[in-house]
Amino acid sequence: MGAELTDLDFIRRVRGICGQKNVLTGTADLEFFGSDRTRLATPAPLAVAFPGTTEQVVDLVRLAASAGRSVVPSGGRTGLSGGAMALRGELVIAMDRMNTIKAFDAINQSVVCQAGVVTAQLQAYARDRGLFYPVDFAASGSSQIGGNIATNAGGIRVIRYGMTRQWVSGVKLVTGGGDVLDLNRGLTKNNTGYDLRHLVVGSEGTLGIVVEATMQLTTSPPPSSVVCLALAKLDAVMEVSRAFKASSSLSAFEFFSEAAMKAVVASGETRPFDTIAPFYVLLELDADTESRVDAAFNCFERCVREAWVMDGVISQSGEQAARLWRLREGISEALAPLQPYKNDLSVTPSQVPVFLAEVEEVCRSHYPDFSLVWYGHIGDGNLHLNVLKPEQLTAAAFHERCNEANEKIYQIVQSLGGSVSAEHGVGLLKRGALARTSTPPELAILRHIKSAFDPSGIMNPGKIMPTIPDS
Ligand code: S2G
Ligand code: ZN
Repeated sequence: MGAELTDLDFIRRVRGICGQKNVLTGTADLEFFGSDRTRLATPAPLAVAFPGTTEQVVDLVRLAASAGRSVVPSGGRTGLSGGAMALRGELVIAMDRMNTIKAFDAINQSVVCQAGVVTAQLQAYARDRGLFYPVDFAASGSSQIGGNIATNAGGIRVIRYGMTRQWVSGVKLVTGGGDVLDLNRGLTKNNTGYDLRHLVVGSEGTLGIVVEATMQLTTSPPPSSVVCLALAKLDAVMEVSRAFKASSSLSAFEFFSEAAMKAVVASGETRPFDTIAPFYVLLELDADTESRVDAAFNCFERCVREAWVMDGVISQSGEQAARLWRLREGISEALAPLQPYKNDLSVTPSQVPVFLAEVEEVCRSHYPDFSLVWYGHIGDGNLHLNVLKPEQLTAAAFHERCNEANEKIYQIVQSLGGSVSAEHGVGLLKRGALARTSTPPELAILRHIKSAFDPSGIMNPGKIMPTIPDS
């Protein structure tokens, strides 16, 4: 067949695979399904296909490869690095129709999900069976398991439960070559050479399309309390972290600045106390026994005595806990209308104060007109630095200044051995960074891996891999 297919011929064949009504070509659909939350540029895919089976995904990928067309996998479209953006006539393969939970194994505590299962759907499925799927974040109501695997989603309880990677015991992938790999098949122990499952986790649709996964569940957590504290100064964060880690069993340790608090309160949430402080931490800890509740109060009182904490509140009900969580989880949405420039950085937890201080210093001296909004999962060293556009700057000039500032910020991150993309992935947004953070031998290996899975280079082209000249 070769690459002589016209756009119309190609779309006709796509329809022949998925069915007429499961292929969209209208402008609004192309924009919606060709995008994620990055809104980097106007999406411009050729068409959006909604396969219903793995076989249809295989046929679509093989058709695209033979016609020399590129493919962009699309899940919940909640990504923040442009990983699901289709900008140049690609075929978007949206997994929304492949959204059933196929099997549950109570002994293995595992669930076989199709890629289009929504994260919150899996969380509820686990809860209904007295179990718990622990990966959680603000977008879990619309993100899909396939996309969570493709980006190794993290979220708010990583310090206790890790990232999505820890919960994937099997992945079924349609490679860019149109082969179906059934990886690890739910096994706990399987030392038979390289674990390709783990290569797929975090590959952002550049090696193939996740069509199905075996996800592990765990026992439900004990009742917990949520604590929100006002901090007098930045390095108090580590003291508070040390104190609560020593006296309580933490499941979350989050952080945000007064600028973030202001944004969330402006969006309708209520301040947890009257004190206005430069920084806040929000932590979640087990509170299933009298002694654990006492330990939390005693630790809080100690933090106040030590003048690390200016004020605080410990939730007394599930409703109050949910309200406190909304202060943290509502930040991203509250900032969205301001179209911030987003960074998603990580260092080891003990280096956070140095990291924060150095980045603040660089911005204060070189970009005094930038207003910085800090928030994130400080317990695992991951901070989301959002920069708000100064009034007087156009969006283009602002982005240019931010990219320039990134040079300095990334140097700080690298000097501390950190990562320039902690949990949101590389996608389109941070491709250039990979050329900086990976050595030439590493990049060469990454390119060989990419070509092994995707020999025609049709899978999500332009994502993750820096466009470096052939080495
Ligand atoms: C968070 C959500 C996305 C964002 O709030 O932890 O990962 O806006 C983020 O950074
Ligand atoms: Zn986050």
